[in-house]
Amino acid sequence: MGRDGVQDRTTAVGSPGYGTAGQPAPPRGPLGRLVAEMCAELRPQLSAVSATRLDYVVRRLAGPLQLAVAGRIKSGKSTVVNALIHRRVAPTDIRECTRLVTRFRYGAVDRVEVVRQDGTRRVLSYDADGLVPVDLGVAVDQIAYVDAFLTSASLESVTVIDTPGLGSTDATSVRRAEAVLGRSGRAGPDGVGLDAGSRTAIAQAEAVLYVLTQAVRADDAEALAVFGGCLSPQAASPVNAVGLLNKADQLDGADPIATARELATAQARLLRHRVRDVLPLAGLVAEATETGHFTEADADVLRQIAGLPPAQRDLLFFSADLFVRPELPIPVSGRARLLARLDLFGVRQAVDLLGADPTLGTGELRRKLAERSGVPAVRDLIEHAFRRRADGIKASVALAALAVVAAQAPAPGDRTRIRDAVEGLLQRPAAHQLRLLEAAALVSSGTVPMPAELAAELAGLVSGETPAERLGASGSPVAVLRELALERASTWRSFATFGSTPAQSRVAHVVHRSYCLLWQQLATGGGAVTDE
Ligand SMILES: Nc1nc2c(ncn2[C@@H]2O[C@H](COP(=O)(O)OP(=O)(O)O)[C@@H](O)[C@H]2O)c(=O)[nH]1
Ligand SMILES: [Mg+2]
Repeated sequence: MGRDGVQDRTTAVGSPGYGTAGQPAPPRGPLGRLVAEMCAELRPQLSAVSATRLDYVVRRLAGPLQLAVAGRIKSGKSTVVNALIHRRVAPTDIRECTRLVTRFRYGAVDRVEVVRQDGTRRVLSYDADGLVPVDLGVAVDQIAYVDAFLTSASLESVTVIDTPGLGSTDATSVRRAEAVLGRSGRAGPDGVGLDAGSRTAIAQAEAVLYVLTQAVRADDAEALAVFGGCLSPQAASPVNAVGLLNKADQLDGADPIATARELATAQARLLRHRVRDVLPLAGLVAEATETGHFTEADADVLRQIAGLPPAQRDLLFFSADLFVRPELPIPVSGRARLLARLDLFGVRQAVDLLGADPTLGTGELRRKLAERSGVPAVRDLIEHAFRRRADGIKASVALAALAVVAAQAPAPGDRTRIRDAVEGLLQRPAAHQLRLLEAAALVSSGTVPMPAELAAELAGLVSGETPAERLGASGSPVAVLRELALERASTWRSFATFGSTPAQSRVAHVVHRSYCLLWQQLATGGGAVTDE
């Protein structure tokens, strides 16, 4: 026990993040519920060890989507995390917790829980700046991870996991986390600079946001391979992963964001077997504008700068040093704060915006800056790629976890029962989407090569939210959609039968059935596929 607001308590020892005791809530989506129901039927037939593991899978299925933010050290992961959760809580300086895995989770009360290796927790408050505190009150080598609870609506459906990342290896942290890794039953590839704590966090993730920067362009593919190797194959596939080209503001040229956009497109092509897309982001500006870190006082300093004579103003932007040189009438502290919050690029953007419209209010200025940072597109991608697809993603990862439970079952009977139950589930029309997701993961990761146009069609079939989107024919009347579904079904059927490898043929059969089910669904008024 220590200062006020600090207490120790013991909770059930569980795997990181899933230590909540009691009955799990039912999963939120239809696919998750199907898997949970199957598990409930299966449970009484299993040995005690497998039943306990099954409980873990079911508990996890009911929770928010686990999204890991991965990347090299100093790539801006914590900065991106803050922007995404609308709160500046993850420290971006050199403090102890930047070397730890921190899970930002929804909670009724804002608090930080330091989870020790033995599963006990120490509860702390955020510091005066609202950040996870420097002093966690527990020796670092005893910490398994940090749970940061926030009453933030955006965390209700997604838990964001900040990781120390590549390049942060230190021997003790690796050794200390090996125990946790051992329990999670999944080790990553040897060495290659990813610390064990991050490896564990990533292994438990259901989706990943890779933060890339131009500086590591040459070995991005290798860096992603390291992360990919730690994930379950489902979570590692492009179906569940997106990339950000962060620090877009630091690229050379008159319009760094445009350069970043081009570079991101090239990276997306290069990394297509790893990520669904790569988007450019000026993370620092995004953090400042999304978290309220950019204030009215900052806007006032910007207005003063915008009002300077052009010659004097332009001189400011030559370098960070010149920007804070003392001889100007505008307070140095205000300029230094701007520099820390927006960097030179962001300040320049803001001054340009104010130059074009001196009447711009602070709220509007913030919104326009956020737009230029690239964060709205990133949010949109996360919404579509992850949040709206959370049910399918979680259910797929649960099936992958069940395969591991089956493979590691102490009783041979468990193995057969689990596999039969999963197979039975996948036969049902209502669960076919899970089979399709698996097929899409095989194709998009390059495991099963496919002609480019078929691969693209499959990606659309998986990512579309409505039947029309899935058929790539938004706005078409139902009759046209039905026709299209039949046509596609027949194309994939012939592909499955003629000229494909056995692996391609298996994928094609799954896709064929998806189109048939889609056709049925369109015939019955566009409702969800059921087993009836
Ligand atoms: N100029 C600029 N700096 C950034 C950006 N994103 C992060 N940073 C800075 O890069 C440093 C490392 O960021 P941090 O989020 O701690 O990286 P992490 O180690 O990957 O978590 C910090 O000083 C950030 O302020 C960005 O988009 N542009
Ligand atoms: Mg960090």
